[in-house]
Amino acid sequence: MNAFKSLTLPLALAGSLAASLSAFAADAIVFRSADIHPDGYPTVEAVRYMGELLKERSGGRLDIQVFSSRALGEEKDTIEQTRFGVIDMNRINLAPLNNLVPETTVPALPFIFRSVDHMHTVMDGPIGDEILAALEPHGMIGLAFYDSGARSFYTVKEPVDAIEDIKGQKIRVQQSDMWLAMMDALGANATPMPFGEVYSALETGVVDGAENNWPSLESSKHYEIAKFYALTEHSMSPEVLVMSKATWDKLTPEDQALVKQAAKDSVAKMREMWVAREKKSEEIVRAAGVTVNTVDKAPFIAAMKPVYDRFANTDELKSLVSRIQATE
Ligand code: BDP
Repeated sequence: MNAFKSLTLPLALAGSLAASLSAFAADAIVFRSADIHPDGYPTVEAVRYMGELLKERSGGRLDIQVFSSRALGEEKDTIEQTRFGVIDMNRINLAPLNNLVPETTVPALPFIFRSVDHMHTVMDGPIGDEILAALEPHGMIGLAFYDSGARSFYTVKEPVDAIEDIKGQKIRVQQSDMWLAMMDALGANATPMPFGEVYSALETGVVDGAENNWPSLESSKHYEIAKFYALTEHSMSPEVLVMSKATWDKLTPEDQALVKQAAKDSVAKMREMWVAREKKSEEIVRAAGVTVNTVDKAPFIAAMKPVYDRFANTDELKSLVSRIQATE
């Protein structure tokens, strides 16, 4: 089932009115878009905003329906469905794409970005476009990158004051070999699992901790269980918005251009919402009594060398890494 359904007109609408309306309705497309985050989360609201832009610019013909809170499944599953055209659009993190599309690993690499500005310059420019284009052979059209702040460790029993403290802890990671390797390099025991399973894994001790940005730590309520948050800021792995190539290929070039532009135009709005949400989430988490500490990042950065060696392992990927590092 996908977006290409014409509206059924009530029989009462007869004659020429019905004829002109059905011509219009046959064209109408509502893209179904997946997100694991709840309503109000910046990624969800940014895609809704994109839908408003599309609707306005297409005279009501194109629209997006966002299925939030995992209504269409966890990220790994929705990626498969998007590739097969069952889901039209998807907002996901780059991490669950890493194993499928090696180029997506690069912006998720630990400490590759020096700052949010550095990340924006890279992802908004030709390097970002190259990574979006790498999705196409895998059945997805990359539309835009969204912010995801910086990810840091949170733990249930022991705080992480220094790199030694992460050793031996069971840490939930996203389903990506690169993320497993990162935890290996730190001496932690990586446990990959979908985001929706993390709360109970923390609660039952299946894992000792996880890692994420302020808004995800807050919206998932993981902070109710994990009372230590160590600001390692080890990855800025961005979010990406994709359209199924199967859906894309059915659109006219004009509609493709509308979709691309509306996605691009939602980015500034997303960033604005993101900054506000980060601040609010930090307040909520701190007010709940979570102990927040900074750490010396230098040993973490040094420990990541083997991860770069293993995952930036072709000329193309090495060049991506060095071009990102060389970007001012
Ligand atoms: C959040 C991302 C989301 C990921 C989640 C995770 O926005 O896409 O699924 O992290 O850790 O920050 O799985």
